[in-house]
This record gives sequence, C-alpha cells and structure tokens, in this order.
Amino acid sequence: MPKRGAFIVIEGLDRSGKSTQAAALLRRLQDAQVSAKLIKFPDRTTPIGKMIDAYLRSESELDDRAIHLLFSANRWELASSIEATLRSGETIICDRYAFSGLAFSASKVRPGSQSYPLLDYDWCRTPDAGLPAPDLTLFLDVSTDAAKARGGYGEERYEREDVQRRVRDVFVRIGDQVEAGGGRWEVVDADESEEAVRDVIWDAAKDLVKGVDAPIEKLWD
Ligand code: 2DT
Ligand code: MG
Repeated sequence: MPKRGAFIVIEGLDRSGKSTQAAALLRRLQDAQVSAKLIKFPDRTTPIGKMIDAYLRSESELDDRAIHLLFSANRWELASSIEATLRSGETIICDRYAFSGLAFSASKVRPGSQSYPLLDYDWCRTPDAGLPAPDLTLFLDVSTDAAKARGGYGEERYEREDVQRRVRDVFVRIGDQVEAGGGRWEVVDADESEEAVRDVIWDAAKDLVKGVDAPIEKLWD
C-alpha cells in the first residue's frame, strides 16, 4: 500500500511565529519534492468562518459555548477533505487546530474571577472528538517577554497578556493528555531565532514527511 501524507499541526500562543514557521516548513517540503499543503484554523472564508471572524474582531457577541461549537464546526466542515488529502499522499501542515479550540475556550474565566473556569475542560474537548488526529503537534512556546519584543499583541479578542498566560497553562495540560494517549506533542522553544526554530521543526518532522503507513487516528479516541 502506498503511504499516506502526514498530518502536522503547529500550535502556540499569539506572536509565537506559528504562521511564519508553517510557511517555512511548507517551502522546505516543496524544495524536497514532498507534496504538501498548508491549511489554517479558523478558516475564516466559510460561512461559519465568517461568524468566527466577526466574533474575533469584536464585531459580534456570541455565547461562549456557541462560539466554541462554531470553531469546532469549522474543523468538521473540513474533516473529510483533510482525510482525503492525507490518503492521496499529500502532507498537511495545519496552523492551529482543535488544541487551540480547547485551550482558548477552557482558559476562559468567570466574570470578575482570575481563575474560576467558565467552561468545563472535558465539555470543551468533546465536540472535536473523532476529527482526524495529527501525527505530530508542534507547540511553539513563546514567553510573554519575547511576544512583547515582537511588537506585542494585536487588536483581536484574546490578544491580551492575561488571556495568553491562561491559554498557555491549558496548552501544557493538553500536551500531557495527548502524550498520555500515545500522540506526539513536541514543545518548541519559540523564543529562539526564526532559523533555530525552523531547524528544530524540521528535525521533528523530517521522517514523518516521507509518508505514513499507520491509519489516520481519531482525535481523543
Ligand atoms: P489566528 O490569529 O491564528 O487567526 O486565531 N481560536 C482558534 C479559538 O479560540 N478556538 C479555535 O478553535 C481556534 C482554531 C485563537 C484567531 C484566534 O482564535 C482562537 C486565536
Ligand atoms: Mg491572531
């Protein structure tokens, strides 16, 4: 049987260099004649994605559970196309995925509280269960200081230091859970230079991108 493509997810906080690194990995794969494509969540181009975009730009208000489910639905819209692409032998690099969905929602706190969760962690995890699972997740871990030195956060919802700190804590928990379930979760020190991070990512991905024999796993199975 021919090998399928690898499903590689890049996760991290804002200003961690995810998009830059995802693009760099794609170029490197293309240079190596590996068939690959880059996708990104949220995919703001679909009808659901447009609702997400308006929410992130604070042009609309949505119930916290409703927006969580929309982010998940935005992945489910593309789930079968992700599987088809992988089966065709093409590798996918994915800029954010269900782990962002879980980290950003489960890190929300009740109004007036700094630590009391608004949504239950397992409730947040459930809607994404069954999506194609990544073969490798690279978590780009950036410190608050480095993020600031990179020009700081933007104008969108969640682009605030207190939010980012809480999101990071949930990402650490998620990484432990992915590994406990047999998945591959690599923490990459994203305070390092762009070139250094690029090399670490290549080292982690280079065997996988030769193709994968194992079937596509389901997330949180
Ligand atoms: P970008 O800046 O990468 O476009 O992300 N987010 C993302 C969620 O809250 N839930 C999700 O499921 C996903 C994929 C992270 C926009 C923001 O959306 C957040 C940052
Ligand atoms: Mg952003």
